[in-house]
Amino acid sequence: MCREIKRSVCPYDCPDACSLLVEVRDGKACNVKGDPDHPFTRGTLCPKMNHYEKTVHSKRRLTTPLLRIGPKGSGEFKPVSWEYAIARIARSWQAIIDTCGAEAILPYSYAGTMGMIQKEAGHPFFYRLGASRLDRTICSPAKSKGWMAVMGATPTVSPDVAAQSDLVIIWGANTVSTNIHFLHGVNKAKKNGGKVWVIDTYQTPTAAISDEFFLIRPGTDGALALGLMHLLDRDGLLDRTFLDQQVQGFSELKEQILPNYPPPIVSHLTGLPIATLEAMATAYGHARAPFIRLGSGLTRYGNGAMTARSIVALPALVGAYGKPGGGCFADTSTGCYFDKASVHREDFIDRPTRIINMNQLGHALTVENHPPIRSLYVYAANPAVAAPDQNQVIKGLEREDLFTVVHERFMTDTARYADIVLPATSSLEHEDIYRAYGSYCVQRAFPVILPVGESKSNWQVFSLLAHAMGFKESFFQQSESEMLEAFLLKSAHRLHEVDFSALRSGQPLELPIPNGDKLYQTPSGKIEIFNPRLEHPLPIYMAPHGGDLPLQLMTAPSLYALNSSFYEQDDLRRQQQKMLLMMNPADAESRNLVAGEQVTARNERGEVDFILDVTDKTPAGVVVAEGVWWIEFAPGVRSVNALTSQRLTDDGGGSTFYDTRIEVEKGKSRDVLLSNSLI
Ligand SMILES: Nc1nc2c(c(=O)[nH]1)N[C@H]1C(S)=C(S)[C@@H](COP(=O)(O)OP(=O)(O)OC[C@H]3O[C@@H](n4cnc5c(=O)[nH]c(N)nc54)[C@H](O)[C@@H]3O)O[C@H]1N2
Ligand SMILES: Nc1nc2c(c(=O)[nH]1)N[C@H]1C(S)=C(S)[C@@H](COP(=O)(O)OP(=O)(O)OC[C@H]3O[C@@H](n4cnc5c(=O)[nH]c(N)nc54)[C@H](O)[C@@H]3O)O[C@H]1N2
Ligand code: SF4
Ligand SMILES: [Mo]
Repeated sequence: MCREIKRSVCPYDCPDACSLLVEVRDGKACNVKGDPDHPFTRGTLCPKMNHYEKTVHSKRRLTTPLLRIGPKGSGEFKPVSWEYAIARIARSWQAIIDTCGAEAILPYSYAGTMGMIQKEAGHPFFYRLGASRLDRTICSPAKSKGWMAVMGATPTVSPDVAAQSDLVIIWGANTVSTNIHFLHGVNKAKKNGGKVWVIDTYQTPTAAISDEFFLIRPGTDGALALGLMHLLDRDGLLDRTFLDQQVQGFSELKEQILPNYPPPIVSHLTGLPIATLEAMATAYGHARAPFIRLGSGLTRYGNGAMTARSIVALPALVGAYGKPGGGCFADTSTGCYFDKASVHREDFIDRPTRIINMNQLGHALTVENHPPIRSLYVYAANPAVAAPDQNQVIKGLEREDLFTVVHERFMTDTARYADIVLPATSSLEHEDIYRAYGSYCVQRAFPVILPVGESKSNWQVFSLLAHAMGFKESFFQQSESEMLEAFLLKSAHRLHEVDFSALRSGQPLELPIPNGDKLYQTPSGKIEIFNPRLEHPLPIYMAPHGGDLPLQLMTAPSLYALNSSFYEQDDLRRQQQKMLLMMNPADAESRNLVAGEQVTARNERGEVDFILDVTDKTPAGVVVAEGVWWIEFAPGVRSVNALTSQRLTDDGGGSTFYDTRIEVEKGKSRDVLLSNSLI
């Protein structure tokens, strides 16, 4: 028996980008552990990845290309060869190009893998083809816009500085589920006597680790930030020297904005009692180095960018940005170290083509367009369940005249609607380089096992497609190892101060925080509370989109899944029990609903059946659906995103998943399912 331990990296869309030690026996991955020597992983993985081998060697893995033989969505396919599949795609695309032009073809991809080569492997191909382009804004562009409005290109601090804080505020993030390695710093801060606050819309697992939990009305955090600023100013808790030297526009904020946010108004908007607001401002103002971990959840609203901007401005008032352990942590970016242009190859764009916002895929596929979208190529994403407005997305995918190709590891809900399905390698089977967005670590991963079945990596497929479409550029015919080497060589001059050989050999590496010529990388060189380049030069409170229905739906992440990934693992799915809707006892009682029964949630976009979980973890007026369930495992015929909308954030074109209002009633389709495991 041959047994080896090989290094790899967790490929998922998670801030932590953990370093993995994979035990390989007789060519199969059989055990996965966190690398104890990695500076951020520190030997632990989250519950999702503890058995990654069950995903990699799952019976559900797709192993051959498939051709649809039944109606769209039926999941009826027959295996075909790669040669046949690629030739068929090339033929269909050529026919579409001849009649409608290449813009009738739309790529759709996101972060199924975070590797810098595989994630964007299709960019050069679709640019060269002249296809429509996709604005990849499903996650948190509003948060980035909010950060940039105030801080420009200033990099965020290392997450570990939280350890030096005496007040860590986890604001709109379910860290225990979505970013566990950040807790290392939080626990250290606690040990040193620091306090931890969590501000959220329901009692998440993260609320349980806080010293104080603040329950806020969804979409009103911007008002809270401005209300705290009002109180800090009123009570003389400002850092005057810092404001004078490092901040632009505090006097404008003080005169024009803060008077509008006295405690009664902020209390009315946020639902937080006046006494709580007063206590929060006093504690924040007196903290030595308050640290905010800004989540993404609170930016997925119509006012998301402005919310993030208001929160990012708050630490400036008390000078926290200048204190070790203080400030605001958003997302890290090490993009400046890497020559991404050499992977994306925008120079292949002959003529700029239309750009479609990925949050509006449903609209793009169902509403008349010029040219119409006649083909969709999906890779590293699962829009049939993870994109908003599921009914419209599926209506689009059902179109007989839409030629859909899905490159996937599993028969996802999106793959079910494909004309051709192509099997994808898992991260253990291909090569790549990963950079975290919750730390400054990067690491290259080599393949540790051979491809399962006939699966191929994203890059390999685009290489085949380029050949089939007659592209002559040698760029497309490189192997992924050659791509990676060339990419690292091109990036090398930017990485000169770091140990480049470690990166090449697959060792984890922590990059230095990129520093520019100024402390704050804004045009003024100061923190810009006043930003004259924006429509609203000062932060204000804007209401979220809202709606008339009585319940606000939180479509929150699950501890045991990552968006729609990991539903293939039976054990992880069982940990989530059923596709639950959490509801406050008062809301359940007033609707005559009981725990464990099937209920129907509805709004103007759709109806979704859930199993009801009655719990006081959610306040009255707020319901919570954790996880992006595959329809196969849902109690009804739709999952949560049939309720969410294609409306965009105020800036950045972001998704507004949480800005959803619904009503809930007794399930229409089935009888009460009183399951003992649930109650
Ligand atoms: N286990 C797990 N890990 C994940 C993911 C997952 O699905 N599961 N997803 C991954 C991805 S793609 C991303 S982008 C990151 C996201 O990770 P985070 O940045 O942490 O963001 P979320 O966890 O999505 O934020 C969700 C939290 O925001 C809260 N929230 C919603 N609305 C509001 C509001 O108006 N105010 C406040 N204060 N709180 C609000 C929700 O209740 C929830 O607890 O996590 C990644 N990691
Ligand atoms: N209701 C609700 N919806 C949400 C969210 C939410 O909080 N609530 N979160 C949103 C957020 S933050 C995000 S980022 C999006 C993410 O949405 P998506 O990007 O669609 O992510 P996943 O649902 O994880 O689907 C990724 C797919 O990529 C496949 N994959 C993995 N590796 C590879 C590979 O190497 N090659 C190929 N070809 N495929 C691969 C996986 O099998 C998986 O099916 O979801 C969003 N949707
Ligand atoms: S915490 Fe994130 S990066 Fe680490 S193993 Fe889990 S999903 Fe992967
Ligand atoms: Mo995301």
